[in-house]
Amino acid sequence: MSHSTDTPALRTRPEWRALERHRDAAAGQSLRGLFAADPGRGERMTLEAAGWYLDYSKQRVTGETLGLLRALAAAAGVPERTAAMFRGDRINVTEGRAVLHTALRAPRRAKLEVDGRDVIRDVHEVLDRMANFAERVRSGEWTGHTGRRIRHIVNIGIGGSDLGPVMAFEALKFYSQRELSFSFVSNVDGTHLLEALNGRDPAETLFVISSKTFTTLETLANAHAARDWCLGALVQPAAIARHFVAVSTNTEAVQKFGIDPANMFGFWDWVGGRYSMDSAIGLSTMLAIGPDRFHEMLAGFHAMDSHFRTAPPERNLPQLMALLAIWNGNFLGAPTVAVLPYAQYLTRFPAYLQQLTMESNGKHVTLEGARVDYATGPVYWGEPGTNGQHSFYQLIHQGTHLIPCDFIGICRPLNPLGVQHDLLMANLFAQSEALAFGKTPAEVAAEGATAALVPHRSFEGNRPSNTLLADELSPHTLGALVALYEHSVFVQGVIWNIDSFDQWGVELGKALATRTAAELASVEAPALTHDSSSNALIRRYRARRGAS
Ligand code: G6Q
Repeated sequence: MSHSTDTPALRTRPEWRALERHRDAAAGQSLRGLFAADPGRGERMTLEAAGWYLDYSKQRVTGETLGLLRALAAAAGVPERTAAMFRGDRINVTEGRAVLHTALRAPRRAKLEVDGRDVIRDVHEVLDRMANFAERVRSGEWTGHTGRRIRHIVNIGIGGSDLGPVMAFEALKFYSQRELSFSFVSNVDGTHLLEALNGRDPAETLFVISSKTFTTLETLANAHAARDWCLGALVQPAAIARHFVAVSTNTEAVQKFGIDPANMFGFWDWVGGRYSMDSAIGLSTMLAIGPDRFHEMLAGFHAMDSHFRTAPPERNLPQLMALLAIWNGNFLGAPTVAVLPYAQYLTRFPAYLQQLTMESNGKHVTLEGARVDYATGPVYWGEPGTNGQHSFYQLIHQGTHLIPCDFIGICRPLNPLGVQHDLLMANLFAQSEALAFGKTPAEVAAEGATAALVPHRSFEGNRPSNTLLADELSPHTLGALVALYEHSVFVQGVIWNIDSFDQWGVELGKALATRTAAELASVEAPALTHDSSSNALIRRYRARRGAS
Protein backbone atom coordinates (compact mmCIF):
# COMPACT_ATOMS: atom_id res chain seq x y z
CA MET A 1 0.00 0.00 0.00
CA SER A 2 1.52 3.29 -1.04
CA HIS A 3 -0.28 5.30 1.65
CA SER A 4 0.85 4.89 5.21
CA THR A 5 -1.08 5.77 8.32
CA ASP A 6 0.68 9.14 8.46
CA THR A 7 -1.04 10.23 5.21
CA PRO A 8 -2.35 13.68 6.10
CA ALA A 9 -6.12 13.80 6.42
CA LEU A 10 -7.54 15.31 3.28
CA ARG A 11 -9.17 18.36 4.85
CA THR A 12 -6.03 19.34 6.71
CA ARG A 13 -3.93 19.39 3.57
CA PRO A 14 -2.78 22.92 2.73
CA GLU A 15 -4.04 22.39 -0.83
CA TRP A 16 -7.54 21.63 0.46
CA ARG A 17 -7.48 24.65 2.76
CA ALA A 18 -6.37 26.85 -0.14
CA LEU A 19 -9.36 25.66 -2.15
CA GLU A 20 -11.70 26.47 0.74
CA ARG A 21 -10.30 29.99 0.98
CA HIS A 22 -10.54 30.38 -2.78
CA ARG A 23 -14.17 29.20 -2.71
CA ASP A 24 -15.04 31.65 0.07
CA ALA A 25 -13.30 34.53 -1.69
CA ALA A 26 -15.21 33.76 -4.90
CA ALA A 27 -18.63 33.57 -3.19
CA GLY A 28 -21.06 35.68 -5.13
CA GLN A 29 -19.22 35.10 -8.38
CA SER A 30 -21.62 33.97 -11.10
CA LEU A 31 -21.31 32.38 -14.51
CA ARG A 32 -22.84 35.57 -15.95
CA GLY A 33 -20.04 37.56 -14.36
CA LEU A 34 -17.34 35.13 -15.39
CA PHE A 35 -18.46 35.15 -19.03
CA ALA A 36 -18.87 38.93 -19.07
CA ALA A 37 -15.36 39.41 -17.69
CA ASP A 38 -13.82 36.91 -20.09
CA PRO A 39 -15.60 36.63 -23.45
CA GLY A 40 -13.07 34.08 -24.75
CA ARG A 41 -13.89 31.66 -21.97
CA GLY A 42 -16.20 29.46 -24.06
CA GLU A 43 -13.47 28.71 -26.57
CA ARG A 44 -10.59 28.53 -24.15
CA MET A 45 -12.04 26.39 -21.39
CA THR A 46 -12.29 23.33 -23.58
CA LEU A 47 -10.23 20.20 -23.95
CA GLU A 48 -10.20 17.41 -26.50
CA ALA A 49 -9.01 13.80 -26.26
CA ALA A 50 -9.70 10.49 -28.03
CA GLY A 51 -12.59 11.92 -30.03
CA TRP A 52 -14.32 13.76 -27.18
CA TYR A 53 -14.48 17.55 -26.85
CA LEU A 54 -15.26 18.90 -23.39
CA ASP A 55 -16.56 22.42 -22.87
CA TYR A 56 -16.18 23.14 -19.16
CA SER A 57 -16.55 26.90 -19.42
CA LYS A 58 -19.99 26.65 -17.78
CA GLN A 59 -18.41 25.30 -14.60
CA ARG A 60 -18.00 27.76 -11.74
CA VAL A 61 -14.23 27.73 -11.99
CA THR A 62 -11.43 30.01 -13.09
CA GLY A 63 -7.88 29.22 -14.12
CA GLU A 64 -6.92 29.77 -10.50
CA THR A 65 -9.49 27.22 -9.28
CA LEU A 66 -8.10 24.63 -11.67
CA GLY A 67 -4.53 25.33 -10.61
CA LEU A 68 -5.47 24.80 -6.97
CA LEU A 69 -7.35 21.60 -7.82
CA ARG A 70 -4.37 20.26 -9.76
CA ALA A 71 -2.17 20.98 -6.75
CA LEU A 72 -4.57 18.92 -4.64
CA ALA A 73 -4.39 16.05 -7.14
CA ALA A 74 -0.61 16.13 -7.13
CA ALA A 75 -0.45 16.22 -3.33
CA ALA A 76 -2.87 13.29 -3.13
CA GLY A 77 -0.52 11.24 -5.32
CA VAL A 78 -2.59 10.99 -8.50
CA PRO A 79 0.46 10.53 -10.80
CA GLU A 80 1.99 7.84 -8.58
CA ARG A 81 -1.28 6.00 -8.08
CA THR A 82 -2.01 6.15 -11.81
CA ALA A 83 1.35 4.58 -12.56
CA ALA A 84 0.70 1.94 -9.91
CA MET A 85 -2.66 1.03 -11.45
CA PHE A 86 -1.27 0.68 -14.98
CA ARG A 87 1.69 -1.31 -13.62
CA GLY A 88 -0.54 -3.87 -11.96
CA ASP A 89 0.19 -3.05 -8.31
CA ARG A 90 -2.43 -4.38 -5.90
CA ILE A 91 -4.16 -1.03 -5.47
CA ASN A 92 -7.46 -2.70 -4.54
CA VAL A 93 -6.13 -3.10 -1.03
CA THR A 94 -9.15 -4.57 0.73
CA GLU A 95 -9.29 -7.45 -1.75
CA GLY A 96 -5.53 -7.59 -2.31
CA ARG A 97 -5.99 -7.35 -6.08
CA ALA A 98 -4.45 -5.56 -9.01
CA VAL A 99 -6.77 -3.31 -11.02
CA LEU A 100 -5.98 -3.88 -14.65
CA HIS A 101 -9.01 -3.16 -16.79
CA THR A 102 -6.61 -1.06 -18.89
CA ALA A 103 -4.85 -4.30 -19.88
CA LEU A 104 -8.09 -5.56 -21.42
CA ARG A 105 -7.75 -3.05 -24.24
CA ALA A 106 -4.01 -2.92 -24.61
CA PRO A 107 -2.88 -3.76 -28.15
CA ARG A 108 -1.50 -7.19 -28.87
CA ARG A 109 2.05 -5.87 -29.09
CA ALA A 110 1.95 -4.39 -25.56
CA LYS A 111 3.78 -6.07 -22.70
CA LEU A 112 2.67 -6.39 -19.11
CA GLU A 113 3.71 -9.06 -16.65
CA VAL A 114 1.88 -9.59 -13.41
CA ASP A 115 3.15 -12.24 -11.02
CA GLY A 116 5.28 -13.64 -13.83
CA ARG A 117 2.38 -13.95 -16.30
CA ASP A 118 2.12 -12.10 -19.58
CA VAL A 119 -1.40 -10.74 -19.08
CA ILE A 120 -1.66 -9.13 -22.52
CA ARG A 121 -1.12 -12.51 -24.14
CA ASP A 122 -3.84 -14.01 -21.94
CA VAL A 123 -6.20 -11.16 -22.87
CA HIS A 124 -5.68 -11.61 -26.59
CA GLU A 125 -5.99 -15.37 -26.38
CA VAL A 126 -9.49 -14.95 -24.95
CA LEU A 127 -10.35 -12.20 -27.43
CA ASP A 128 -9.36 -14.51 -30.28
CA ARG A 129 -11.50 -17.34 -28.93
CA MET A 130 -14.41 -14.93 -28.51
CA ALA A 131 -13.95 -13.70 -32.09
CA ASN A 132 -13.91 -17.22 -33.44
CA PHE A 133 -17.07 -18.11 -31.58
CA ALA A 134 -18.83 -14.85 -32.46
CA GLU A 135 -18.08 -15.30 -36.16
CA ARG A 136 -19.45 -18.84 -36.11
CA VAL A 137 -22.70 -17.74 -34.47
CA ARG A 138 -23.06 -14.66 -36.70
CA SER A 139 -22.44 -16.62 -39.88
CA GLY A 140 -24.81 -19.41 -38.95
CA GLU A 141 -22.04 -22.01 -38.82
CA TRP A 142 -22.71 -22.52 -35.12
CA THR A 143 -26.13 -24.11 -34.95
CA GLY A 144 -28.42 -25.23 -32.16
CA HIS A 145 -28.95 -28.83 -31.12
CA THR A 146 -31.44 -29.52 -33.90
CA GLY A 147 -29.25 -27.94 -36.56
CA ARG A 148 -31.21 -24.67 -36.69
CA ARG A 149 -29.49 -21.30 -36.84
CA ILE A 150 -29.22 -19.24 -33.65
CA ARG A 151 -31.51 -16.20 -33.86
CA HIS A 152 -31.94 -15.12 -30.24
CA ILE A 153 -29.20 -14.41 -27.76
CA VAL A 154 -30.04 -14.04 -24.10
CA ASN A 155 -27.37 -12.68 -21.78
CA ILE A 156 -28.03 -13.72 -18.20
CA GLY A 157 -26.04 -11.73 -15.65
CA ILE A 158 -26.47 -8.94 -13.12
CA GLY A 159 -24.63 -5.83 -11.96
CA GLY A 160 -21.33 -5.56 -13.75
CA SER A 161 -22.19 -8.66 -15.76
CA ASP A 162 -25.29 -6.98 -17.15
CA LEU A 163 -25.12 -3.18 -17.11
CA GLY A 164 -22.07 -2.86 -19.36
CA PRO A 165 -23.30 -5.43 -21.91
CA VAL A 166 -26.80 -3.99 -22.11
CA MET A 167 -25.54 -0.40 -22.26
CA ALA A 168 -23.07 -1.27 -25.03
CA PHE A 169 -25.66 -3.26 -26.96
CA GLU A 170 -28.09 -0.33 -26.90
CA ALA A 171 -25.35 2.20 -27.66
CA LEU A 172 -24.04 0.25 -30.65
CA LYS A 173 -27.30 -1.20 -31.93
CA PHE A 174 -26.80 0.70 -35.17
CA TYR A 175 -23.80 -1.53 -35.90
CA SER A 176 -25.42 -4.77 -34.79
CA GLN A 177 -26.41 -7.75 -36.90
CA ARG A 178 -30.14 -7.24 -37.10
CA GLU A 179 -31.08 -10.87 -37.83
CA LEU A 180 -29.98 -11.68 -34.28
CA SER A 181 -32.16 -10.48 -31.43
CA PHE A 182 -30.70 -9.79 -28.01
CA SER A 183 -32.21 -9.83 -24.53
CA PHE A 184 -30.53 -9.07 -21.24
CA VAL A 185 -31.97 -10.79 -18.20
CA SER A 186 -30.78 -9.72 -14.78
CA ASN A 187 -33.63 -9.59 -12.29
CA VAL A 188 -34.45 -12.68 -10.20
CA ASP A 189 -38.09 -11.68 -10.73
CA GLY A 190 -39.22 -14.52 -13.00
CA THR A 191 -40.99 -11.96 -15.15
CA HIS A 192 -37.70 -10.79 -16.58
CA LEU A 193 -36.71 -14.20 -17.94
CA LEU A 194 -40.19 -15.30 -18.96
CA GLU A 195 -40.88 -12.08 -20.89
CA ALA A 196 -37.51 -12.41 -22.63
CA LEU A 197 -38.30 -15.99 -23.64
CA ASN A 198 -41.89 -15.34 -24.62
CA GLY A 199 -42.41 -16.44 -28.20
CA ARG A 200 -38.81 -17.63 -28.55
CA ASP A 201 -37.91 -21.02 -29.93
CA PRO A 202 -35.43 -22.90 -27.71
CA ALA A 203 -33.93 -24.52 -30.82
CA GLU A 204 -32.84 -21.04 -31.99
CA THR A 205 -31.83 -19.52 -28.64
CA LEU A 206 -28.34 -19.17 -27.23
CA PHE A 207 -27.79 -18.29 -23.58
CA VAL A 208 -24.66 -16.45 -22.49
CA ILE A 209 -24.36 -16.96 -18.74
CA SER A 210 -22.20 -14.07 -17.55
CA SER A 211 -20.96 -14.29 -14.00
CA LYS A 212 -17.48 -13.64 -12.75
CA THR A 213 -18.00 -15.79 -9.66
CA PHE A 214 -20.70 -18.10 -11.05
CA THR A 215 -22.25 -18.06 -7.59
CA THR A 216 -24.55 -15.04 -7.86
CA LEU A 217 -28.05 -16.03 -6.73
CA GLU A 218 -30.01 -14.11 -9.35
CA THR A 219 -27.89 -15.28 -12.26
CA LEU A 220 -27.82 -18.91 -11.19
CA ALA A 221 -31.58 -18.97 -10.58
CA ASN A 222 -32.21 -17.54 -14.05
CA ALA A 223 -29.61 -19.82 -15.65
CA HIS A 224 -31.20 -22.92 -14.12
CA ALA A 225 -34.66 -21.79 -15.21
CA ALA A 226 -33.31 -21.17 -18.72
CA ARG A 227 -31.80 -24.64 -18.77
CA ASP A 228 -35.14 -26.16 -17.75
CA TRP A 229 -36.88 -24.17 -20.49
CA CYS A 230 -34.36 -25.36 -23.03
CA LEU A 231 -34.46 -29.02 -21.98
CA GLY A 232 -38.27 -28.87 -21.79
CA ALA A 233 -38.22 -28.59 -25.57
CA LEU A 234 -34.93 -30.12 -26.67
CA VAL A 235 -34.95 -32.92 -24.06
CA GLN A 236 -31.44 -34.31 -24.43
CA PRO A 237 -28.83 -32.95 -21.97
CA ALA A 238 -26.38 -32.80 -24.89
CA ALA A 239 -28.41 -29.79 -26.12
CA ILE A 240 -26.94 -27.66 -23.32
CA ALA A 241 -23.54 -27.62 -25.00
CA ARG A 242 -25.06 -26.01 -28.13
CA HIS A 243 -27.31 -23.52 -26.33
CA PHE A 244 -25.29 -22.38 -23.32
CA VAL A 245 -21.94 -20.67 -23.09
CA ALA A 246 -20.42 -19.09 -20.00
CA VAL A 247 -18.31 -16.06 -19.24
CA SER A 248 -16.69 -16.57 -15.87
CA THR A 249 -13.57 -16.96 -13.80
CA ASN A 250 -14.95 -20.09 -12.09
CA THR A 251 -14.32 -23.12 -14.36
CA GLU A 252 -15.41 -25.65 -11.75
CA ALA A 253 -18.85 -24.11 -11.21
CA VAL A 254 -19.35 -23.65 -14.95
CA GLN A 255 -18.61 -27.31 -15.52
CA LYS A 256 -20.89 -28.33 -12.67
CA PHE A 257 -23.71 -26.39 -14.31
CA GLY A 258 -23.20 -28.52 -17.41
CA ILE A 259 -21.50 -26.06 -19.71
CA ASP A 260 -18.61 -27.44 -21.73
CA PRO A 261 -15.42 -25.62 -20.59
CA ALA A 262 -14.59 -25.36 -24.29
CA ASN A 263 -17.52 -22.93 -24.43
CA MET A 264 -16.35 -20.89 -21.47
CA PHE A 265 -14.63 -17.55 -21.91
CA GLY A 266 -12.49 -16.51 -19.00
CA PHE A 267 -11.22 -13.39 -17.34
CA TRP A 268 -9.25 -12.62 -14.23
CA ASP A 269 -9.60 -11.44 -10.65
CA TRP A 270 -7.98 -8.14 -11.61
CA VAL A 271 -11.07 -7.18 -13.63
CA GLY A 272 -13.76 -5.69 -11.39
CA GLY A 273 -17.37 -6.43 -12.43
CA ARG A 274 -18.16 -2.81 -13.24
CA TYR A 275 -14.94 -2.53 -15.22
CA SER A 276 -15.55 -5.69 -17.25
CA MET A 277 -17.61 -4.73 -20.32
CA ASP A 278 -14.45 -4.87 -22.44
CA SER A 279 -13.46 -8.33 -21.13
CA ALA A 280 -15.17 -11.59 -22.09
CA ILE A 281 -18.21 -10.11 -20.33
CA GLY A 282 -18.52 -8.21 -23.63
CA LEU A 283 -19.22 -11.45 -25.51
CA SER A 284 -22.83 -10.42 -26.20
CA THR A 285 -21.53 -7.07 -27.50
CA MET A 286 -19.15 -8.90 -29.82
CA LEU A 287 -21.94 -11.23 -30.98
CA ALA A 288 -23.99 -8.15 -31.83
CA ILE A 289 -21.42 -5.93 -33.55
CA GLY A 290 -18.79 -8.45 -34.62
CA PRO A 291 -15.13 -8.80 -33.66
CA ASP A 292 -13.84 -5.92 -35.83
CA ARG A 293 -16.19 -3.37 -34.32
CA PHE A 294 -15.46 -4.79 -30.87
CA HIS A 295 -11.76 -4.17 -31.49
CA GLU A 296 -12.60 -0.62 -32.57
CA MET A 297 -14.30 -0.17 -29.21
CA LEU A 298 -11.23 -1.52 -27.42
CA ALA A 299 -9.09 0.92 -29.43
CA GLY A 300 -11.31 3.77 -28.22
CA PHE A 301 -10.82 2.66 -24.61
CA HIS A 302 -7.09 2.39 -25.22
CA ALA A 303 -6.86 5.84 -26.82
CA MET A 304 -8.35 7.37 -23.67
CA ASP A 305 -6.11 5.18 -21.46
CA SER A 306 -3.00 6.40 -23.27
CA HIS A 307 -4.17 9.99 -23.05
CA PHE A 308 -4.87 9.64 -19.33
CA ARG A 309 -1.54 7.98 -18.68
CA THR A 310 0.60 10.46 -20.60
CA ALA A 311 -1.14 13.85 -20.92
CA PRO A 312 0.10 16.53 -18.52
CA PRO A 313 -2.34 17.50 -15.78
CA GLU A 314 -3.35 20.76 -17.53
CA ARG A 315 -4.48 18.81 -20.60
CA ASN A 316 -5.64 15.60 -19.02
CA LEU A 317 -9.35 15.09 -19.73
CA PRO A 318 -10.23 12.40 -17.15
CA GLN A 319 -8.28 14.26 -14.47
CA LEU A 320 -10.03 17.50 -15.36
CA MET A 321 -13.47 15.87 -15.19
CA ALA A 322 -12.53 14.42 -11.81
CA LEU A 323 -11.35 17.75 -10.45
CA LEU A 324 -14.51 19.50 -11.60
CA ALA A 325 -16.52 16.80 -9.83
CA ILE A 326 -14.48 17.29 -6.63
CA TRP A 327 -14.99 21.06 -6.86
CA ASN A 328 -18.75 20.73 -7.31
CA GLY A 329 -19.20 18.03 -4.69
CA ASN A 330 -16.74 18.98 -1.98
CA PHE A 331 -16.49 22.75 -2.33
CA LEU A 332 -19.84 23.83 -3.80
CA GLY A 333 -21.72 21.12 -1.87
CA ALA A 334 -23.56 19.46 -4.78
CA PRO A 335 -24.66 15.98 -3.65
CA THR A 336 -25.66 14.63 -7.05
CA VAL A 337 -24.71 14.77 -10.73
CA ALA A 338 -27.18 14.47 -13.60
CA VAL A 339 -25.95 12.65 -16.71
CA LEU A 340 -27.93 13.77 -19.72
CA PRO A 341 -27.05 12.11 -23.02
CA TYR A 342 -28.76 13.73 -25.99
CA ALA A 343 -28.55 10.46 -27.88
CA GLN A 344 -31.27 7.82 -27.79
CA TYR A 345 -28.69 5.09 -28.27
CA LEU A 346 -27.14 6.10 -24.93
CA THR A 347 -30.39 5.35 -23.15
CA ARG A 348 -28.74 2.97 -20.65
CA PHE A 349 -25.62 5.05 -20.16
CA PRO A 350 -26.86 6.81 -16.99
CA ALA A 351 -27.70 3.43 -15.42
CA TYR A 352 -24.30 2.09 -16.39
CA LEU A 353 -22.60 5.14 -14.97
CA GLN A 354 -24.55 4.83 -11.73
CA GLN A 355 -22.87 1.54 -11.02
CA LEU A 356 -19.46 2.65 -12.21
CA THR A 357 -19.43 5.78 -10.10
CA MET A 358 -21.52 4.86 -7.07
CA GLU A 359 -20.25 1.32 -6.49
CA SER A 360 -16.71 2.60 -6.92
CA ASN A 361 -16.81 5.72 -4.81
CA GLY A 362 -19.70 5.11 -2.43
CA LYS A 363 -17.25 4.51 0.43
CA HIS A 364 -17.07 5.99 3.91
CA VAL A 365 -13.61 4.96 5.11
CA THR A 366 -10.14 5.70 3.81
CA LEU A 367 -7.67 3.09 2.61
CA GLU A 368 -6.39 2.98 6.18
CA GLY A 369 -9.91 2.35 7.51
CA ALA A 370 -10.53 5.76 9.08
CA ARG A 371 -13.98 7.38 8.78
CA VAL A 372 -13.84 10.17 6.21
CA ASP A 373 -14.99 13.64 7.22
CA TYR A 374 -15.79 14.80 3.69
CA ALA A 375 -18.32 13.82 1.07
CA THR A 376 -17.25 11.02 -1.28
CA GLY A 377 -19.02 9.77 -4.43
CA PRO A 378 -22.07 11.80 -5.41
CA VAL A 379 -25.35 10.26 -6.55
CA TYR A 380 -25.38 9.88 -10.33
CA TRP A 381 -28.65 9.76 -12.19
CA GLY A 382 -30.14 10.81 -15.48
CA GLU A 383 -32.13 10.07 -18.58
CA PRO A 384 -31.63 10.80 -22.23
CA GLY A 385 -32.55 14.28 -23.38
CA THR A 386 -34.97 15.58 -24.40
CA ASN A 387 -37.17 13.27 -22.30
CA GLY A 388 -35.75 14.51 -19.01
CA GLN A 389 -36.68 18.08 -19.93
CA HIS A 390 -40.34 17.12 -19.64
CA SER A 391 -39.93 15.58 -16.22
CA PHE A 392 -37.14 16.44 -13.78
CA TYR A 393 -35.28 19.39 -15.36
CA GLN A 394 -37.71 21.71 -13.54
CA LEU A 395 -35.93 20.89 -10.29
CA ILE A 396 -32.50 21.44 -11.83
CA HIS A 397 -33.56 24.88 -13.11
CA GLN A 398 -35.59 26.17 -10.18
CA GLY A 399 -35.26 23.74 -7.28
CA THR A 400 -33.21 24.29 -4.15
CA HIS A 401 -30.46 21.74 -4.83
CA LEU A 402 -27.37 22.50 -6.87
CA ILE A 403 -27.19 19.75 -9.51
CA PRO A 404 -24.22 19.85 -11.86
CA CYS A 405 -25.01 18.28 -15.23
CA ASP A 406 -22.99 16.34 -17.77
CA PHE A 407 -24.55 16.95 -21.18
CA ILE A 408 -23.44 14.50 -23.86
CA GLY A 409 -24.10 15.21 -27.53
CA ILE A 410 -23.20 13.77 -30.92
CA CYS A 411 -22.59 16.02 -33.94
CA ARG A 412 -23.43 13.63 -36.79
CA PRO A 413 -26.57 11.51 -36.37
CA LEU A 414 -26.52 7.84 -37.30
CA ASN A 415 -30.18 8.11 -38.21
CA PRO A 416 -30.76 11.47 -39.91
CA LEU A 417 -34.45 12.34 -40.00
CA GLY A 418 -35.35 15.72 -41.41
CA VAL A 419 -34.28 18.45 -39.01
CA GLN A 420 -34.69 16.30 -35.94
CA HIS A 421 -31.04 16.05 -35.04
CA ASP A 422 -30.74 19.84 -35.11
CA LEU A 423 -33.80 20.03 -32.86
CA LEU A 424 -32.23 17.55 -30.46
CA MET A 425 -28.95 19.45 -30.27
CA ALA A 426 -30.71 22.82 -30.08
CA ASN A 427 -32.34 21.54 -26.91
CA LEU A 428 -29.00 20.48 -25.44
CA PHE A 429 -27.36 23.84 -26.11
CA ALA A 430 -30.42 25.76 -24.89
CA GLN A 431 -30.57 23.82 -21.63
CA SER A 432 -26.94 24.35 -20.66
CA GLU A 433 -27.26 28.04 -21.56
CA ALA A 434 -30.43 28.49 -19.51
CA LEU A 435 -28.91 26.65 -16.55
CA ALA A 436 -25.79 28.80 -16.63
CA PHE A 437 -27.31 32.21 -17.21
CA GLY A 438 -30.91 31.92 -16.04
CA LYS A 439 -33.34 34.75 -16.47
CA THR A 440 -33.34 37.75 -14.13
CA PRO A 441 -36.50 39.25 -12.65
CA ALA A 442 -35.87 42.36 -14.77
CA GLU A 443 -35.79 40.26 -17.94
CA VAL A 444 -38.96 38.45 -16.92
CA ALA A 445 -40.70 41.75 -16.14
CA ALA A 446 -39.58 43.18 -19.48
CA GLU A 447 -41.35 40.27 -21.19
CA GLY A 448 -44.58 41.55 -19.66
CA ALA A 449 -44.99 39.16 -16.69
CA THR A 450 -47.21 40.49 -13.92
CA ALA A 451 -45.42 41.40 -10.68
CA ALA A 452 -47.00 38.38 -8.98
CA LEU A 453 -45.55 36.01 -11.55
CA VAL A 454 -42.06 37.48 -11.79
CA PRO A 455 -40.55 35.39 -8.95
CA HIS A 456 -42.07 32.21 -10.36
CA ARG A 457 -40.78 32.82 -13.86
CA SER A 458 -37.28 33.95 -12.89
CA PHE A 459 -34.30 31.61 -13.09
CA GLU A 460 -31.27 32.18 -10.90
CA GLY A 461 -28.94 30.44 -13.32
CA ASN A 462 -25.39 29.79 -12.16
CA ARG A 463 -26.02 26.04 -12.46
CA PRO A 464 -22.78 24.41 -13.63
CA SER A 465 -22.50 21.90 -16.45
CA ASN A 466 -20.06 20.06 -18.68
CA THR A 467 -20.82 19.53 -22.34
CA LEU A 468 -19.17 16.56 -24.02
CA LEU A 469 -19.37 16.34 -27.81
CA ALA A 470 -18.20 13.63 -30.20
CA ASP A 471 -18.44 13.73 -33.98
CA GLU A 472 -20.23 10.42 -34.07
CA LEU A 473 -21.38 7.62 -31.84
CA SER A 474 -19.12 4.77 -32.87
CA PRO A 475 -17.59 1.80 -31.07
CA HIS A 476 -14.43 3.92 -30.77
CA THR A 477 -16.09 6.95 -29.20
CA LEU A 478 -18.16 4.74 -26.89
CA GLY A 479 -15.01 3.02 -25.62
CA ALA A 480 -13.31 6.36 -25.10
CA LEU A 481 -16.34 7.75 -23.25
CA VAL A 482 -16.47 4.83 -20.84
CA ALA A 483 -12.72 5.02 -20.20
CA LEU A 484 -13.06 8.77 -19.60
CA TYR A 485 -15.52 8.16 -16.77
CA GLU A 486 -13.57 5.16 -15.45
CA HIS A 487 -10.46 7.26 -15.01
CA SER A 488 -12.37 10.24 -13.66
CA VAL A 489 -13.83 7.93 -11.00
CA PHE A 490 -10.34 6.64 -10.24
CA VAL A 491 -8.85 10.13 -9.78
CA GLN A 492 -11.68 11.13 -7.46
CA GLY A 493 -11.11 7.97 -5.43
CA VAL A 494 -7.40 8.72 -5.15
CA ILE A 495 -8.11 12.23 -3.87
CA TRP A 496 -10.62 10.90 -1.35
CA ASN A 497 -8.09 8.20 -0.42
CA ILE A 498 -10.69 5.42 -0.69
CA ASP A 499 -10.72 1.99 -2.33
CA SER A 500 -12.67 2.56 -5.55
CA PHE A 501 -12.38 -1.08 -6.53
CA ASP A 502 -14.03 -3.06 -3.75
CA GLN A 503 -17.79 -3.42 -3.16
CA TRP A 504 -18.49 -4.74 0.32
CA GLY A 505 -22.01 -3.31 0.14
CA VAL A 506 -22.80 -5.64 -2.77
CA GLU A 507 -21.29 -8.59 -0.92
CA LEU A 508 -23.58 -7.80 2.02
CA GLY A 509 -26.64 -7.94 -0.25
CA LYS A 510 -25.48 -11.28 -1.63
CA ALA A 511 -25.33 -12.76 1.90
CA LEU A 512 -28.40 -11.15 3.49
CA ALA A 513 -31.17 -12.69 1.40
CA THR A 514 -30.06 -16.28 1.96
CA ARG A 515 -31.44 -16.59 5.51
CA THR A 516 -34.71 -14.91 4.62
CA ALA A 517 -35.12 -17.04 1.50
CA ALA A 518 -34.97 -20.16 3.70
CA GLU A 519 -37.64 -18.70 5.97
CA LEU A 520 -39.89 -18.03 3.01
CA ALA A 521 -39.33 -21.53 1.63
CA SER A 522 -40.02 -23.49 4.83
CA VAL A 523 -43.38 -25.25 4.96
CA GLU A 524 -43.80 -24.87 8.72
CA ALA A 525 -44.09 -21.28 9.95
CA PRO A 526 -40.51 -20.53 10.99
CA ALA A 527 -39.54 -18.97 14.33
CA LEU A 528 -38.56 -15.49 13.19
CA THR A 529 -35.88 -13.61 15.04
CA HIS A 530 -35.57 -10.43 12.97
CA ASP A 531 -36.77 -7.04 14.20
CA SER A 532 -40.54 -6.69 14.63
CA SER A 533 -40.98 -4.94 11.28
CA SER A 534 -39.17 -7.60 9.27
CA ASN A 535 -40.92 -10.39 11.18
CA ALA A 536 -44.34 -8.88 10.46
CA LEU A 537 -43.55 -8.32 6.79
CA ILE A 538 -42.38 -11.92 6.35
CA ARG A 539 -45.47 -13.25 8.13
CA ARG A 540 -47.81 -11.11 6.06
CA TYR A 541 -46.12 -12.17 2.84
CA ARG A 542 -46.24 -15.87 3.80
CA ALA A 543 -49.92 -15.58 4.66
CA ARG A 544 -50.88 -13.74 1.50
CA ARG A 545 -48.67 -15.06 -1.27
CA GLY A 546 -51.29 -17.59 -2.28
CA ALA A 547 -51.37 -21.31 -2.60
CA SER A 548 -48.39 -21.45 -4.97
C1 G6Q B 1 -19.32 -5.06 -9.79
C2 G6Q B 1 -19.89 -5.82 -8.69
C3 G6Q B 1 -21.21 -6.49 -8.99
C4 G6Q B 1 -21.08 -7.78 -9.80
C5 G6Q B 1 -22.39 -8.52 -9.74
C6 G6Q B 1 -22.37 -9.81 -10.53
O1 G6Q B 1 -18.29 -4.44 -9.74
O2 G6Q B 1 -18.98 -6.68 -8.16
O3 G6Q B 1 -22.12 -5.65 -9.65
O4 G6Q B 1 -20.72 -7.50 -11.10
O5 G6Q B 1 -22.73 -8.76 -8.41
O6 G6Q B 1 -21.37 -10.66 -10.06
P1 G6Q B 1 -20.96 -11.95 -10.86
O7 G6Q B 1 -20.43 -11.51 -12.19
O8 G6Q B 1 -19.94 -12.64 -10.04
O9 G6Q B 1 -22.22 -12.76 -11.05
